[in-house]
Amino acid sequence: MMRTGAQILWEALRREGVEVVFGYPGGAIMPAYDALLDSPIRHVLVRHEQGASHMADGYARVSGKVGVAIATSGPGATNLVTGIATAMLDSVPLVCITGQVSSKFLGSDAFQETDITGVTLPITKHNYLVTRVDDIARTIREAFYVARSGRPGPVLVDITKDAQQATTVPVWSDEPVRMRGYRPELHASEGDLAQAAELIERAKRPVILAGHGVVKADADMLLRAFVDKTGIPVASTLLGLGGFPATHRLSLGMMGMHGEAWVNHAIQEADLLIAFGMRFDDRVTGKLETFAVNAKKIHCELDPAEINKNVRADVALIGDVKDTIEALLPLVSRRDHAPWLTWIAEHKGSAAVRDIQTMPHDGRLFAAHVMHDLWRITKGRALVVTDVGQHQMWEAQYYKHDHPKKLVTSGGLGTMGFALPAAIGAKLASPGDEVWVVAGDGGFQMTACELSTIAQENLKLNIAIINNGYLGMVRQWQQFFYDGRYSATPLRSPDFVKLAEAHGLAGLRVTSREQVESAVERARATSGTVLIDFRVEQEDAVYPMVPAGAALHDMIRRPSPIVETAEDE
Ligand SMILES: Cc1ncc(C[n+]2csc(CCOP(=O)(O)OP(=O)(O)O)c2C)c(N)n1
Repeated sequence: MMRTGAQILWEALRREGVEVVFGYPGGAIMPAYDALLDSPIRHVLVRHEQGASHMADGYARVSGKVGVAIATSGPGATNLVTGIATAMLDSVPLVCITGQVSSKFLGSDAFQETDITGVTLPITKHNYLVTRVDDIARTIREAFYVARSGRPGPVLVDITKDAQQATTVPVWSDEPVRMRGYRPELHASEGDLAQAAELIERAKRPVILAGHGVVKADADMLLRAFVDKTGIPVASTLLGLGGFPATHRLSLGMMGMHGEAWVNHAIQEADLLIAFGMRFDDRVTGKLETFAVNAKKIHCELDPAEINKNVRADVALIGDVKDTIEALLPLVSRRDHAPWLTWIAEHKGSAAVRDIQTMPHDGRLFAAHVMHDLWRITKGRALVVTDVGQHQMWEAQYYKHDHPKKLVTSGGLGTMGFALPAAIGAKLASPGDEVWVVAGDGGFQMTACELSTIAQENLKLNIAIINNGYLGMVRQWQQFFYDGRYSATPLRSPDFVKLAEAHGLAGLRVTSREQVESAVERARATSGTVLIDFRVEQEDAVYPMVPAGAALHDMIRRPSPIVETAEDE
């Protein structure tokens, strides 16, 4: 049967299993939007295309499927860019579809023409410009294959308006996709596995570094089996949180710039690091020359380009981390590493004194209190989507995730404005989950327009704004490294309660710790979306902190006791 390119597009998406797309119409994508009316696929109308790419991203991270965003040419396409870059740095599979001016106008600076394949070349895993109707079905199939195979990532398909309007008889293929030069299926060799097992058997002070790859590869249960057998403690990256249960006795917690002090010390003291699905990002290693200098490194990673990029690997196990752990498991023996665990526990003892939770309650509301109480009230089972800044780190420190895919956050790019739209995608991916947005007063305002999308789609979210009146994380850097000169960080915000109400949503304000529990419970008990404006201590800082470029063990610690500190500042 003859079909238009636009009809073929939707049919191709349906064949890939797509159920929902996030988008915004415009001239060059209008044929596709017209054909959408006859497609069973749900379309969520966003308020800004950045929201579409973040929603697709949140959807993909939670569902494990490919997220789809759609936009028109020119400004519609460029508005997607921040979300595409966010997905690229966190290896999230997206297919972004953009309309393009008709092929006869290409290169003429036509109305709303942007070379979006040029613009997104460095921030996509692959991209395509489709000018012929006959190429649409095959290209969409290939795009999904590239997005989800190997190390996942975003793919952009730019389709000219005339290709959407032209007609053809589509050819649907069931053959496996093959692309010259692209070999995503890699496996560690037996020799490398044996070498890794030998290092593991010899180690006296080993630490596992668990990253996003563990979560993405659904390797959490295998990691647990590996840890239970080998007795090796686990440090997690920000994106690895939940890949290993936070309440497990061998879970150390988060490492890196705002990692727990004892975790960073343990890494620096280790004689072996086993990195599962992480890429030694600078926020994790601190100064490379001083990073775990006495440790051998086993790097288990899907992307060969990551091997020896930042940290030299003694053994590289290239392949899916789930397969790698499965293959390693029979090669290692049962151990308990008691002296090493005692050493770590001693360090934890002194660090815990500085934990804000242990300090006497003096009536002030700290963000850490909010995170801790949220964790307690939701029994650690909520799906939390954070924005970027101090609140993101406090969430990572105080909301203990025991399960994978329950924390959605922008790690690599650190994109403010991510949380609200990503949470919409997360909720659609997992409607049964209790979803909490945790955002700062700054980042929330970047994409607050998506409140309107929430209202239109009738979604139930819970929104916690950690409102400190500053661009908090930048203010903290100014406090530590710029003599407290607060340049452009004091922030005035609208009345968030009224803002929620203006969208037909409920709003609450919390100014003291006593009010936290009842507000959280009220939000949970309300069928519609509730926004809570938490007015927290304005000039608190995230501790510990490894200053950029410093060694991992050179942390700025929370002065103790905290009560005196707050008065001193
Ligand atoms: C789009 C974008 N612009 C700028 C930054 C730099 N930045 C990182 S954290 C931060 C402050 C965030 O403030 P807020 O959202 O209020 O959260 P808080 O740190 O106070 O918790 C800024 C400006 C960024 N990460 N993303």
